[in-house]
Amino acid sequence: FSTIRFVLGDQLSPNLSSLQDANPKTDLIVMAEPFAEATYVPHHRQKIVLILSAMRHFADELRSKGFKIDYFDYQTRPTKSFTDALHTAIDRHKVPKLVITEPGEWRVLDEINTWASEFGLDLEIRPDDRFFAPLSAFDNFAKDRKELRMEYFYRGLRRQTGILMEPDGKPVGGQWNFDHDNRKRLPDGTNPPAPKTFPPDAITRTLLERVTDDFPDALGAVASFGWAATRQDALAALDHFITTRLPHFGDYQDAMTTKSATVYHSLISPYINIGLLLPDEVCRAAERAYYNGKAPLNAVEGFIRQILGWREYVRGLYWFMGRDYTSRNHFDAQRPLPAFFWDGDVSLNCLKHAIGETLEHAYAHHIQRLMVIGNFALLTGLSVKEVCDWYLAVYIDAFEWVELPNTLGMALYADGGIMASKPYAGSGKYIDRMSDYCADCQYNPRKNTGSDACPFNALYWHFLDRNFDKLGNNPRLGMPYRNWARMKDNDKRALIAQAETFLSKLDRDDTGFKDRQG
Ligand code: FAD
Ligand code: DLZ
Ligand code: SF4
Repeated sequence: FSTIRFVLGDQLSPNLSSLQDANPKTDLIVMAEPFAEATYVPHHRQKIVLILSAMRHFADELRSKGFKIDYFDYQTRPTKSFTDALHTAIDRHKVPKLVITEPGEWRVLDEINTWASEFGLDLEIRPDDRFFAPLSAFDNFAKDRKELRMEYFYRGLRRQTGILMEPDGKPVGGQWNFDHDNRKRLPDGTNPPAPKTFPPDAITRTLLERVTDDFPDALGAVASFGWAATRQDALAALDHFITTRLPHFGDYQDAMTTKSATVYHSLISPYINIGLLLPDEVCRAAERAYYNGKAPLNAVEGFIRQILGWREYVRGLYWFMGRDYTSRNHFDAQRPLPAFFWDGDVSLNCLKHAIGETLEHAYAHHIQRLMVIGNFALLTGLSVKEVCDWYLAVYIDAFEWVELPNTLGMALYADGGIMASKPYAGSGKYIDRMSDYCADCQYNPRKNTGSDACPFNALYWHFLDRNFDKLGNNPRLGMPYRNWARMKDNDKRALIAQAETFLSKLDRDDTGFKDRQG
């Protein structure tokens, strides 16, 4: 062989840059399931199964195109790391050149960068062109700005791609943003349809049967596994979303309900992130639904904004901010993660649902991640590192480039406002407005103090009060700080005491919040 093409577990796209000029006659493809990748965080078992199953299917597809693959599966050819696998491959095949598409995190990039000297290889790292924007586009966007807001990056990409654009350069519908239409609570009689699931085939079944024994330190249940592990099935999942869920995606984008863990969300993030679907084809499919009259503009723009806007933006931000981004901790948040993050057994009903569903399905939708779990972590000052590691472990779609900005930047405001113009802090009243969790909760979202008061309320004021020096000048927090200033001293004292009682109980005995209702 003259060239190794090393394909990573989130690079399962036939048109991957490292494969574009691959030749079955001269090139060897290497793929590996190393121990290090399965254990750098205690991944959810559904995530391990999905990635390994999709990798094995992808390898089969390449074999059917005539490629030779040196595949290191963890069962019969265990390896410690990508480097370890490459070592074995090179010992066997003596190949002088290696081509790889850039990975999705600094840790792996640093590892790849050692290969040229370690193996005396001609190493070529190619850009990952499965995104709309090359990394240089984000650098250009960011270099002269103090604030890196997603909205302006997104508008640039709308113009560049022409997605939802009129020929005269104006956005379709006359406005860029329909967010104000997309904040409806789910009405009582509305029941979102179930998302499409896929019965596991033989490759997936083997992994499902073994994953619990083989990865004892991983977490989460596999019983509900119904993810697509091939491009063909992922396309069917996309099609099902576009026809059955996209029409209501906008209206209920921020809604949370005990009736459905997924509401009208698409559940396609794992497929785009590992390469089974391409962001361009996903956005074009949604755009077509609008032009064909199958889905309203607020839904289609809202959905496209998540992919063409947020997803591109966080990827640019991750690489732009560099390796140190991970150590930011604006509020010096250090409180250990409570035990209920690992079993979902907690008396706060919103947390119980959001964490419980996460552990059961390796999935929670955006507002659960941001305004329930993330909000709780922000208000209580949980350790940024522990929270980020938790998010990286538990979600089926979690890869550091996308997980870190969302968790550290958006949810925890630990970068001090680079990503978000104000902290996403909310009281129980927000959760009550957007969900049906509170009706079944032992706490009352309308009460601020007393044993049945919603903990989020006092914690919200405690957060603002204790961080006044860091947030008091933020114009977007003018209103809550004015309300706080107007409150009577007695009421303020009672709120602070209420929050401190909660926090000290959390520190003393975090099992004290077990759900006693059942
Ligand atoms: P939908 O609501 O249907 O959205 C459609 C698509 O838009 C998603 O599939 C995803 O590709 C993209 N998208 C939506 N929001 C974002 C966003 N904020 N950033 C990037 N892409 C977005 N997303 C991940 O893919 N991996 C993560 O590890 C991850 N961690 C998160 C952690 C926190 C604290 C928060 C607040 C958000 C996180 N997100 C992450 C973003 C978002 O919550 C998920 O992409 C989304 O919930 C996936 O479900 P879905 O496919 O049903 O999304
Ligand atoms: C997350 C993950 C897991 C669990 N397993 C593998 C694997 O077996 N092989 C692999 O190539 N990648 C895996 N990954 C993804 C990597 O940890 C990492 O996020 C990507 O390689 C970054 O591009
Ligand atoms: Fe969550 Fe408070 Fe509502 Fe209970 S009352 S579900 S703790 S917001």
